[in-house]
Amino acid sequence: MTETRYLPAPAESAVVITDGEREEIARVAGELALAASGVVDGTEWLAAARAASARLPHRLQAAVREFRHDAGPDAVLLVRNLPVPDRLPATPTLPGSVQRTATTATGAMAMVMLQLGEIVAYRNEKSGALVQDVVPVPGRERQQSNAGSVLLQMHTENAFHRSRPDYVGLLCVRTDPTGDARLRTASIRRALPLLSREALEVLSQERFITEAPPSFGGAQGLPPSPYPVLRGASEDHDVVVDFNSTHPLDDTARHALEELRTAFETTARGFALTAGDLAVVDNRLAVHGRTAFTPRYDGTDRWLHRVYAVVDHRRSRADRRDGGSVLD
Ligand SMILES: O=C(O)CCC(=O)C(=O)O
Ligand SMILES: [Fe+2]
Repeated sequence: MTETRYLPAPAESAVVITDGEREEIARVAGELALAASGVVDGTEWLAAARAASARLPHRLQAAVREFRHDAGPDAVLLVRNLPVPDRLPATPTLPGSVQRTATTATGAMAMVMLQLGEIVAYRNEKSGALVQDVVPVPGRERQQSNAGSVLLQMHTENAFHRSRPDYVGLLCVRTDPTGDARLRTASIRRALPLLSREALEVLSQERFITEAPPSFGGAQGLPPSPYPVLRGASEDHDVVVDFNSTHPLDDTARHALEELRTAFETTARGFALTAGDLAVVDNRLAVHGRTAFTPRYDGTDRWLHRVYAVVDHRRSRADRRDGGSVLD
């Protein structure tokens, strides 16, 4: 099956935290867990996390800064060996699960994401929480959302939204016991050379629409308007596509979209995340998805935390009530 092919995770873009650095990060995250009564969703805790992010080990800050400058050919940064709690509760199984209380893991993750930009969430997605859980949910196996466990199609995060996140952070706090679940990423920088000139041209035209994903509960008010999947500099495009909810408006556009899918499948990377691994995807250059796996729903399932960041907070001000972090 071409659907689940992938190359190994790119070793050159991984930052492996030393045990000493991990203790340092855990100490700062521990202090942060006490700030603002440990309530993650609020300007007070975020302010404390932003200040604390300047105390991350210098080597990590430098790597994050470099990634922000240029996400490289794969457009994904893997940070390994971050602190996660030793004693975790059972993996949640309820839909819409989020983290409202600061832990070592949420603190460490928030600090890294705050070195990339500002953390945002979406009012209609997972109750607008800044740190969301990515867990398999009983009864949602076939859903094309992070609650599902069938193959999750490659997508730009929130492709339909005008204020898409620039970065998606996924921190593994519990390793998948089956070993089958892999985050998959594919970058337009790797895929572009595989595209025909005709596909390139068509993908750059307003011949596609994208619906809101199931995690947004469907209804979005505005009807989707036609847009180009590839935009920006012709030698180094940005990409906006969701292979589940982007629809071509004609047959030529359909062929071009299929070509793009094949190019992504050919160049995709696979990440079998283990506890303490944080993958940061540049959402402008890379799409991501997940292989299929079989959940157990017994508290031991794979568990990730997800946080979004944007580089330019100001740009989305009109969509953020009271200047907060939650986008309408
Ligand atoms: O489960 C994964 O590895 C990725 C899920 C995903 O696409 C997301 O949470 O945005
Ligand atoms: Fe996603």
